Amino acid sequence: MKKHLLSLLLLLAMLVALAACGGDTDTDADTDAETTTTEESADTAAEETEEEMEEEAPADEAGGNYVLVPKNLGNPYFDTANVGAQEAAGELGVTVTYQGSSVADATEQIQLLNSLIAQNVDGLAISANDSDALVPTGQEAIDSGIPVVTWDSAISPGGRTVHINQAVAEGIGDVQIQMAADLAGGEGQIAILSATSTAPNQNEWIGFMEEELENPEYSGLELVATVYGDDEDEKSYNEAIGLMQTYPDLKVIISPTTVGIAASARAVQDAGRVGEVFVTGLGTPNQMREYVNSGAAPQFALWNPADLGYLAIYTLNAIATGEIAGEPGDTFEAGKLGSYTIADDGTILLGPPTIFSADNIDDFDF
Ligand code: RAM
Repeated sequence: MKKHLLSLLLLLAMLVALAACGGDTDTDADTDAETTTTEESADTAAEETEEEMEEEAPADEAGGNYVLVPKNLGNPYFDTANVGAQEAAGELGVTVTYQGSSVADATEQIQLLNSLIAQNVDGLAISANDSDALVPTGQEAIDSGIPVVTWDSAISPGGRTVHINQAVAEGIGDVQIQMAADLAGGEGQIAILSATSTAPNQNEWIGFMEEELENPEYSGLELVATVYGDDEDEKSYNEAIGLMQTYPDLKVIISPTTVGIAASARAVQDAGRVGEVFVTGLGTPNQMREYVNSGAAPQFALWNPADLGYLAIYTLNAIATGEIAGEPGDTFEAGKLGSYTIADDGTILLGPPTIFSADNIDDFDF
């Protein structure tokens, strides 16, 4: 008992000592490694955040107290983006906490954002679960002097300061149809297994895929269904099994989400359909390696999510510090990625996606 009390006192003393040096910017940079990964619901996340921000009040005064908000937690894609965001934070001497809800849901995201606005953080970098539903919240943040950079998945203009596109949206749509056509040998039934039905990024890409399918070159492909796995592994897996049962002649599942593509490839393997049904879309090399090797998903595409998170924080910091206003034509330096300019439509472009296959997948580790 006494021993416990002693350890507790010791811990308290350490905490007090730590809190005492919490105000200086260097310390903030040092604590970057201790990223907040909030696994609980947005409600709990919000409560915790309030406590945290109270403790971190000196850091707030010093500025550079940003929050990276993914669509949901527990998704390696967003975890990798956070790795890049923390790298940028270290270089810039700012603090980036990583906070989100466990499910990809706009209402939960709005609750979290409201709480972060109330805490007067210095900037928000958000991957949105709904482009329109988040506009009033984004607008409120901007009106309170908190810049809003969306990345990966956009809030509509009006609810954001700038949006960072991972690649040209049309190109992301087109490349997935090209890969599907390759795998189907030019003809047959294809289906799309997406994230949530409101996901701004997936919906935009699907729109471009449908347009691309109108091209005479793809007249042999028939899009038989679009289904939603909500960026949840189990739901995506079940939807993929359902597609194979409903469409026994299905040749390709295109999944423009890193969660859906890995779950679909696993479903194809488990169903013993490798070589008959092919999976393609957008995935991370580390999650897809085994399916490339098994032949369930011979090729897929993606950009580097770490670079996207890195660029989001450089952009946010450039705006939050007043280095740029965040308007079209503004140019700034984003560390190792070089210089970027905001385009006329208020977006920034990271760069082209990479196509992964057995030829190059082992060159990548994320
Ligand atoms: C999932 C998410 C994310 C998307 C990637 C490709 O991780 O839906 O928003 O960009 O897939």
